[in-house]
Amino acid sequence: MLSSTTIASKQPILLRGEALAKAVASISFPFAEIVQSRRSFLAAAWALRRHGIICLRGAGSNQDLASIQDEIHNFLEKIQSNNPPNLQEIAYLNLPNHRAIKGYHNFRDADRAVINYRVKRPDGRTGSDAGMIDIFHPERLSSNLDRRIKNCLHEQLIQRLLLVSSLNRLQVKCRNLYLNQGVQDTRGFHCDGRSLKFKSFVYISDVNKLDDGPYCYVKGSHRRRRLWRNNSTFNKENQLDPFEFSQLQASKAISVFAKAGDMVISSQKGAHCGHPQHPEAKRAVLVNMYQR
Ligand SMILES: O=C(O)CCC(=O)C(=O)O
Ligand SMILES: [Fe+2]
Repeated sequence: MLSSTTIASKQPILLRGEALAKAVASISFPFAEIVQSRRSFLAAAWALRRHGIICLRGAGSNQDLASIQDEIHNFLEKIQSNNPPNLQEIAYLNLPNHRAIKGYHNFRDADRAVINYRVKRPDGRTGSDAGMIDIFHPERLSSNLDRRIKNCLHEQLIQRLLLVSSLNRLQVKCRNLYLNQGVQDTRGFHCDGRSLKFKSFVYISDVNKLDDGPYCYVKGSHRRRRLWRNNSTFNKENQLDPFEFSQLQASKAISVFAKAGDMVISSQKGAHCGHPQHPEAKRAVLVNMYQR
């Protein structure tokens, strides 16, 4: 596969200002309302079916968020000071220069948390997410995190929403915590394969501007078969990765700015990416993957 620097990917236009505010408002729902009102719940499920993305405002409580932020902060300080007590017993630590475990399937199926530092690719390809710490199964790091993280994820409710939206019973397959600190080499617009897959993203920190590295999405792209075919043909002809959305020049994308506690849910068949961050910016997001 060639890097997307060799063959320039055509990126969508990011909506801004009023146009962005309007586009995001039409997919935003107060979390409390979808819990209380069947009508709001159905409206959210329908919006997800149609647009491939919704945002549920205020899904995590302040207490849960503060506790998660605190514990993760302390945990990272311990790792970075090279002094993690009993860490081997609770997590596999994949440091930039020392890999304990390899490959996505092994991370997903591991018997404990995996703390995976993303590094530059050996072949120099772009989109490495170098600098990101991706923690698989963060809920296994402590009993407090287990309780707090599950409180924020609302899995049963989201499973019901996905059932109504996609007419499929989906299972929780993997929980992750993305910790991005000044990650600039993020992967461009792509999909996570072509099978039915959703992710929920609970922001643990506020993401107010592009420099913070918001999640971005081309609304409706999960259903645009022709767009997918054009990308696919182009990628094949140019030896690009099959799941890159390299031909989005005529599309518009939203960047989802949100407060800690807001939950984005998206169909991963749609075109999405994390925006590159300012070198000083930090972002923490709790991720849950749902599949058949
Ligand atoms: O970091 C992000 O915001 C997006 C990451 C991504 O592409 C994914 O979780 O599938
Ligand atoms: Fe992705």
